[in-house]
Amino acid sequence: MDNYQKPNLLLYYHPLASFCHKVLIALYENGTEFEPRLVDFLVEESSAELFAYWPVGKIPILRDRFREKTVPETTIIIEYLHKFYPGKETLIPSDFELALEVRLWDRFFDHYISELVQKIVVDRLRPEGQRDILGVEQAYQKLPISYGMLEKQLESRSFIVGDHFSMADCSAVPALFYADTLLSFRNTYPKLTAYFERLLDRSSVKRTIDEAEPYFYMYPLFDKIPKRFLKEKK
Ligand SMILES: N[C@@H](CCC(=O)N[C@@H](CS)C(=O)NCC(=O)O)C(=O)O
Repeated sequence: MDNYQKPNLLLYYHPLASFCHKVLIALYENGTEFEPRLVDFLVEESSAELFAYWPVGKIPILRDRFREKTVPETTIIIEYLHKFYPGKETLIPSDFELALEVRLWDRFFDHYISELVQKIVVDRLRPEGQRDILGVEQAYQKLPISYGMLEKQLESRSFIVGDHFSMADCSAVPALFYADTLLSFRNTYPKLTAYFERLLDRSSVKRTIDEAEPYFYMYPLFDKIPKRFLKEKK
């Protein structure tokens, strides 16, 4: 007899997608049990459930079978996990002002790094003649402003808000991982580089990147992904 009990949580995601990395890192940090459900946008049946739950069709979304709830948007998902499925890592501090800082830097990584990265990468997938040259140029100009702000924030901190790994650091990983392939911060921003290395050292992060590796070839700037992250280091 099959005694397998499905976990309460189901994550609709793709292993390559940067916003999915943010939530995977939060789940792995806390050892939270969940069922992964890979969404392939190129296969209609694969994304049908996602669109039924969340018609804007962005991944990831979390489905809680126990509470019969669908939770979209990465930040809301992590807040939800924090409240209903807490683990050993407190990704959102109980101190109100510290929690606001975490939410601020979480927003910062999403809006002022990840969205710029998306702008540039998605443009690469557009047909020639339908590209947004000005929009891409502006995104490239904004990235160093964000890097500079992060360098300053990291002057006296190990993580982006103080000495504890938080939701904002979950957002930082994919934001910086992919941003570095577009406009590298490595030679110019030492604190940011050291911070990113600290993040890369965490087992939750290693696991997320390892699971993305088989799909890296699909990334439009695959050749810019450092060889250390590839299994076959050609
Ligand atoms: N604000 C959203 C962003 C999610 C997002 O942009 N997801 C991307 C993958 S990294 C996506 O679903 N792209 C598919 C599309 O835009 O059609 C969140 O935080 O969850």
